[in-house]
Amino acid sequence: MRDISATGKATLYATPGSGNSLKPALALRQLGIPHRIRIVDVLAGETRSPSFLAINPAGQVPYFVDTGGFGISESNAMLWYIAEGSRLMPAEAADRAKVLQWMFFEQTRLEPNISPARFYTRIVPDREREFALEIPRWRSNARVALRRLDDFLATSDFVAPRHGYSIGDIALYGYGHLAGEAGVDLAEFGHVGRWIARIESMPRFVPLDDLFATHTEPAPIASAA
Ligand SMILES: N[C@@H](CCC(=O)N[C@@H](CS)C(=O)NCC(=O)O)C(=O)O
Repeated sequence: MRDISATGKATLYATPGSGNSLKPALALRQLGIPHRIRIVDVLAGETRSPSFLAINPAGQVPYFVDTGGFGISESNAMLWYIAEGSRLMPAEAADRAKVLQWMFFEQTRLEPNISPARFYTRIVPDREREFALEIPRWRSNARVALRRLDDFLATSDFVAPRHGYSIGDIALYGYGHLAGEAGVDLAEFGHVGRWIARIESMPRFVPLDDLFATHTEPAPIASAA
């Protein structure tokens, strides 16, 4: 039984500024699923605190708990769960497989390059020198991934073209739209830029910074520090 949109409130544990946290938060909002967001301060070590590890033993955000107490980690797995049976999830097997293809691509080719390049240059820039060798490699790998996405989007409005806007787009948008903050100029990828604009014009879209500013309540999570 899936009851995430039933009575009571589902809970998303998330951290502001995180492209991975954005994904389920945006899907919940766009589908109108009642939920609350609990902010977890990753930089303060809250993901390693005993109280958070008791909620998510994987020690990471995002983490989603539905109204029945079912919990799931991994942003793309939670997108899949949240969107099941909704307009954000294709019904046809081939379209669902296409969405999954791009979600695996996102987690293996895009996020592992954009996220650390952004993290060590924008979020904790005092650590940039520590990763002086890796940062150019992350940026170069991100460009290769964005080129592949750009080529696909040259002939498709969304990553599951027969279906339209889906969780596949939300997954890729999570870090794709943050490439500039990782030092990768999105101007090189015109089709990606236009796809980002299409996503940002979808009903009930909210930018990353506003998503967690408008919809939060203090987390009952003790800091590990
Ligand atoms: N593959 C995971 C990655 C999650 C992830 O890297 N979470 C980061 C924040 S964006 C985190 O919780 N870091 C804290 C830690 O690992 O202790 C997903 O897609 O959800």
